[in-house]
This record gives sequence, structure tokens and C-alpha cells, in this order.
Amino acid sequence: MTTRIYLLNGPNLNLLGQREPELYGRQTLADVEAQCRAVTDRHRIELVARQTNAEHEMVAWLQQARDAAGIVINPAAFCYHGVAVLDAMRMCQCPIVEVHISNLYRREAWRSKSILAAAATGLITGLGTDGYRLAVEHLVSLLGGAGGAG
Ligand code: CA2
Repeated sequence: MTTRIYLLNGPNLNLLGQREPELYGRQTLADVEAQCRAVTDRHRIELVARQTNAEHEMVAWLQQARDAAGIVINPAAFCYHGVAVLDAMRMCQCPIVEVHISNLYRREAWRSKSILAAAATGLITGLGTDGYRLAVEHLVSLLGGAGGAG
């Protein structure tokens, strides 16, 4: 069975690196995916990387990822109102790391109220795009380096 980690990004993150670099940095989503893939390749783990602006698509991918080895998700604005995303995360058997590039607690107060965080195993916020790689490294470490189920 293939060991698989999902890297899921929500609305507008396709523009990463092209807007608001003071908040989100200069790396593109392709750069982020390459950094995460470097980790998973080293451990012969498959990385499925996706971005969507549509909530129903995110829900479908979370359903697919239910039995994976782990999920790294930056839900972006879905974390404020995405109840269908919340329900899909709750159905997942695997560890889920919610990542935010910026520090939600240093921004407008409403941004720190992710409705999804309670369904995640853990949360990384404010470490820039490094947060994605660190999240993947954590999921790999849970697998004992390589192999394992999912
Ligand atoms: O810090 C994060 O990663 C966020 O999830 C990004 C979301 C924002 O709504 C959250 O509060 C925090 C916004 C993503 C918008 O995507 C952009 C990408 C590039 C440039 C500008 C926006």
C-alpha cells in the first residue's frame, strides 16, 4: 500500500508569492510543494498536493484523504465559515496539521477564530511558508520515518 500525505490549500493561495509579500512571503505555492516533496521523496512517501478556491472540492479531497497517513491543510478563509470542511475533517482518521503562513494572533481579532482548529491534531501559525515543511516533517516522524500504513 502507498503511504500518502495530502497537502491541501484553500482559496486564493494559488496567488502565493504574487501579492502581500510582507504577510505571506515571496515563495510561490509551487516552491512550497517542492520543499514538502523533497521531504516526502526522501522517505519514499507520496505527496498529493492540491489547491482549490471551491469548498466542495476541498471537501471531496478531505474525503479521499480520510485514510491517508496525514493531511497538511491551509484552509485559508474556509477556516472562518467552512462548516462542510469542518465536518469532512472530523471524518478523517489520520492526523491533520492546520497551517497558516501568517500569525493569526497578530492580526485582526476575528482571524484567530478558526472553526477548524478543534478538528485538527495541531496548528502551525506564523512560521511563514516553513510551516508547511515542518508540518510534513511532523507527519513523517509519526510514521517512524518511512513505510507505515496509509
Ligand atoms: O496566513 C495564512 O496562511 C492564512 O490562512 C491566509 C488566508 C487568510 O484568510 C487567513 O486569515 C490566514 C488568506 C489567503 C489569501 O491568499 C493570498 C495569497 C497570496 C497573496 C495574498 C493572498
